[in-house]
Amino acid sequence: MHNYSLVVVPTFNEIESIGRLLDGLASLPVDILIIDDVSPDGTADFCRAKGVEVISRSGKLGLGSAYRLGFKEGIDRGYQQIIQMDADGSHQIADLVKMMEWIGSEDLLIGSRWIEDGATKNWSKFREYLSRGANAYANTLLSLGIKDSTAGFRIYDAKLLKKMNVASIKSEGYCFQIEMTRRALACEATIGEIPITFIERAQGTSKMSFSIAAEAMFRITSWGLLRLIGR
Ligand SMILES: Nc1nc2c(ncn2[C@@H]2O[C@H](COP(=O)(O)OP(=O)(O)O)[C@@H](O)[C@H]2O)c(=O)[nH]1
Ligand SMILES: [Mg+2]
Repeated sequence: MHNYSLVVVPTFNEIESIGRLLDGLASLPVDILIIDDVSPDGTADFCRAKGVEVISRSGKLGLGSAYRLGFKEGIDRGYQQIIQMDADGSHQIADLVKMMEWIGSEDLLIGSRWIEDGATKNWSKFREYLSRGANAYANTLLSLGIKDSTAGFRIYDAKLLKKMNVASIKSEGYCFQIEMTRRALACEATIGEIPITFIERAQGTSKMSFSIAAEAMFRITSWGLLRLIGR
């Protein structure tokens, strides 16, 4: 028998950070699945040596498809909740504990930076404006009504994920979070936001890039236009 919750962690070159996350998760009633894109730094072997399961993909294929694979595994294996979390230490174990107290109350729980008591630490002004700007743009065009729809710290009820047909989600970069939020709302999910403190990584490097931001801009704009013309 496994735990009821599976934590899916996508990794690319996170050997300096992942150990701390795995040690923290070890104290919680969760199983862990790492989706690694053959990180040259040996992240996959490091995790396996700690007894943690890793699915290695064929190359750096993007965050969206890493999550699609991890979520499918979680559903197929019969987990009741599927948790998503970054490998770089930005998402705190203490916040996950708080979020897990709300399991059962909503179909989707989002660890939110942009509600009262939510916060970011050590983030550049540029990243803060990018995140606030993306959220404001998505809310204006798509009327999501969610303060942090780009958040990558979430707990999904597996029943909701099954309804959402995750395999048909198209986004590859960070836009994946927004597309999943839209799809959840389209499936009439209840969504709760819980304040978290996002702490920018102290090790390794961010995989954020111009093309990832451009994908989000392009997709949000197209969804907004389609909405406007009533499709
Ligand atoms: N498997 C996989 N993981 C990725 C990819 N891009 C980012 N990640 C992981 O996604 C998480 C968030 O990425 P990060 O670079 O910290 O983004 P930031 O916090 O927005 O700067 C980290 O755990 C990364 O290792 C990818 O292409 N493939
Ligand atoms: Mg990060």
